[in-house]
Amino acid sequence: MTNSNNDMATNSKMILFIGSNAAVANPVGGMKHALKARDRNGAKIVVVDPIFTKTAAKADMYIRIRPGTDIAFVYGMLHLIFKNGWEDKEMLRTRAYGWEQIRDEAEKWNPEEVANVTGCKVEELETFTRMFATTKPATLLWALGITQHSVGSANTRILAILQLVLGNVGKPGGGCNILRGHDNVQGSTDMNCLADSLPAYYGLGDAAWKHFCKGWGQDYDEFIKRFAVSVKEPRDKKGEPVKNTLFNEYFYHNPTAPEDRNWRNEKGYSLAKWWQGVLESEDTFSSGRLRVLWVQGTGIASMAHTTKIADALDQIDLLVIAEPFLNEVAIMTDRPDGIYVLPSSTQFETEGYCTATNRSAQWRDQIIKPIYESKEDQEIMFLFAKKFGFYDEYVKGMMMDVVDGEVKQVKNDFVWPDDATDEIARTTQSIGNNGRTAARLRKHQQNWEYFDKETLLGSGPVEGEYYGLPWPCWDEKHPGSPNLYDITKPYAEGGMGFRNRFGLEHNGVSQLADESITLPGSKVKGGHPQITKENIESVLGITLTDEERRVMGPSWSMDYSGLIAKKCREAGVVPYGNARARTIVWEFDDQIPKHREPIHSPRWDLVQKYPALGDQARNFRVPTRFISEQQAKDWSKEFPTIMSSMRLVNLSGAGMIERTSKYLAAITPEMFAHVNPKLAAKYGIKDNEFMWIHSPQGTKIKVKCYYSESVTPDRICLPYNFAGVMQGVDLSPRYPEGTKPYIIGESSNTITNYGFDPVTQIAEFNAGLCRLEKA
Ligand SMILES: Nc1nc2c(c(=O)[nH]1)N[C@H]1C(S)=C(S)[C@@H](COP(=O)(O)OP(=O)(O)OC[C@H]3O[C@@H](n4cnc5c(=O)[nH]c(N)nc54)[C@H](O)[C@@H]3O)O[C@H]1N2
Ligand SMILES: Nc1nc2c(c(=O)[nH]1)N[C@H]1C(S)=C(S)[C@@H](COP(=O)(O)OP(=O)(O)OC[C@H]3O[C@@H](n4cnc5c(=O)[nH]c(N)nc54)[C@H](O)[C@@H]3O)O[C@H]1N2
Ligand SMILES: [Mo]
Repeated sequence: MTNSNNDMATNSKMILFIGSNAAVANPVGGMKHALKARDRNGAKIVVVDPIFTKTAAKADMYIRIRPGTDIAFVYGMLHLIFKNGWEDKEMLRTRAYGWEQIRDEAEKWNPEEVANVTGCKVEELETFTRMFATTKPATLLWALGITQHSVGSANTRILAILQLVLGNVGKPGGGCNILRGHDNVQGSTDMNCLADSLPAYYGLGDAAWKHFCKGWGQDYDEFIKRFAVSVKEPRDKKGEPVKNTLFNEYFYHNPTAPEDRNWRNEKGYSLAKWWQGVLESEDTFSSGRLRVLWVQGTGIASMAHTTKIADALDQIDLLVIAEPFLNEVAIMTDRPDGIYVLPSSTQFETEGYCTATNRSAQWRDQIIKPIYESKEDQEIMFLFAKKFGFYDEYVKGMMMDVVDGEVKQVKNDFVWPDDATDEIARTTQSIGNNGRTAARLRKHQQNWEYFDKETLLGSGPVEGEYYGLPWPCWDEKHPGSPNLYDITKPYAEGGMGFRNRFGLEHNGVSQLADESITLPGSKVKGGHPQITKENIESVLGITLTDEERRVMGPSWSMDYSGLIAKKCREAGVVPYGNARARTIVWEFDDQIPKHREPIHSPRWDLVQKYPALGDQARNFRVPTRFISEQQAKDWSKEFPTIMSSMRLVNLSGAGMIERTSKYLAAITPEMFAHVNPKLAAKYGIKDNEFMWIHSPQGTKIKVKCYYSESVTPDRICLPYNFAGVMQGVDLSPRYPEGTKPYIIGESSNTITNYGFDPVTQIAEFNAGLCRLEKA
């Protein structure tokens, strides 16, 4: 989220929910603020969604599109924007790069083609585009309707580009306000609970490992010996490919492996497709077999392809679940052994901070001590580290601090969670976390009443600071940044340009902002590069002492000395640079976002015109099919109905927590799908009757048919918050005594279609195909 809910409620005049059903998923943190903006500013609310949702019911305008066609829809908007000269020419001239390519692609998307592809009406597109482009400031809210697609990452890019073209970026009331999901999902992303990076988006390159080794007090050369050395296809001594070999055993210190590429530099298996690392028949895995699955805080039944997950669980050596409830992953397999359930405590029984959707930190006290034999999550991890013999290394980062510009061990014990918080602040410099120390965050929590709810600005004991120090918060004197990329504010009040992340020039064009783009009070005029040890003297016009030069890290994001941050503060300069936002990503197959039909598309004619990307030999660690699956046949002949996901207000995620609550369970006592009566009639299915839903993978679920006019006859919509029944089989006997929730049901993820995003590997939850059958 570039701005905040508070900012939207206060400043937005135009609000577009695209692929977000906030009235259900974010009724308080999202929907309420949009309604406030309408009450206060007369803001217009528009919803673009394949389903007539509860959010749509509150909107001033609703546009129905076919799932997976947002890129076409937004190009349709851009077509009209450029045609009518509604683009923000100054923004594009001074702060953007590559937008001409977007304009050229948009040229192709005339309203008729947009209507043909998306299913919206030409007049709707025209009326809405005029409204959105000419009402400022306008904000965008999106969530899973955008991200959960085989084109999810391209979807998010085109929306950010739309805001850039309209100049709605870096402005109060504007921005891209992506509503995050779970409690602390922003925080867990920042900490990179992901398979493709070290914390704070440093990636997996050697520079990143060196940076963290320094912060953790580890010797880099020793540390990296923990990792296998080669990424070559595993081969045995005769040169034959080896399967089922734990890669660590095979590659550890392999003398013939090349030194330059290592497992530590390679993405891991992802949550979406970890099972492909276990199931031998499932394409070939080229990186060793997974043997252990440790589950801590995710429901698993919430992941796509539950039958594959169940197969993998049967074959894996060991499954460990650390959970406050019985996670239903435990009953997806009927194996008698090899499963351990560890009782972890809940958020109410622990202390520490989480990061909200607008990047602000919220400190939480422990309400009660862990009950019964449960343990706090970190305690479980400490015990694990002890057992495996790396406890000392594991906790050492908490005992480090910066002394005379160098990071050193300063004590032999740690205080939880304060020292962990300070370690995070010290190490995760790349998101500007340095100023978010435990002492400051505790102070914010203790002084809530001093923060203004509209501006988030504090007074009295927290004078001049923004609530929760939304990152970037460059150092301990910085107030946090309420709105990203706002160049009207000085550095000391949270102002910043775009980050200089992709080099100084591309195709001979400077990637730095125009000379007219200067933060108030900045010593450096116009665009400038990110600050490194090498350029700091020339960019800031200063001279370093020998001692400063000795202790300074290589760049602003890897500088434990804090000197780069300090010099930048003195100069009123943002350390990450002042650059142009690029609309083309030259590293990607699709350098600009392109409409590509869903892998299983209902429009065979369009599949030929807008085909999927090529198959990927290695997406994270596994092969992933795109075009070969899409073009294998016209799937829509056998599976004519589109299916997409929805949420229920009373259940969340895999649903275990709420389904164990009698009162929440009673609201939705059974799994169902919303079906238009006309579609149901085709199959002779009555309201409230059971039906089978079949998927192209050959899987099926048996659920209740609920008649609903929210869906058109070409599509159905189903919640994903159930588990405990699989392909018609009731798994009740598998629950250990006393652990079965009040309600169980089929997981919609048993029939989620094949399809994954090329960059994030998120599954295609929202644009699959299926076939109904009366049960
Ligand atoms: N079909 C379909 N599938 C989807 C989606 C969709 O829209 N459609 N959405 C996807 C999205 S966005 C998400 S985020 C996932 C969500 O799916 P999950 O990540 O599975 O979400 P939850 O069910 O909330 O799982 C959290 C688990 O953590 C446990 N837990 C709660 N508190 C604690 C704690 O303090 N410590 C520990 N150790 N455990 C705790 C809970 O008991 C619960 O079992 O589902 C994804 N799957
Ligand atoms: N009560 C409750 N609240 C929750 C959760 C929960 O499980 N229960 N989960 C939390 C989590 S983890 C998350 S990530 C958020 C998710 O919050 P949302 O993303 O708002 O949740 P969804 O209901 O999946 O809504 C996605 C919307 O996108 C629409 N959609 C589907 N495909 C497309 C498409 O191709 N284009 C467009 N424009 N729209 C499309 C769907 O019809 C749906 O209305 O909710 C959070 N809040
Ligand atoms: Mo989520």
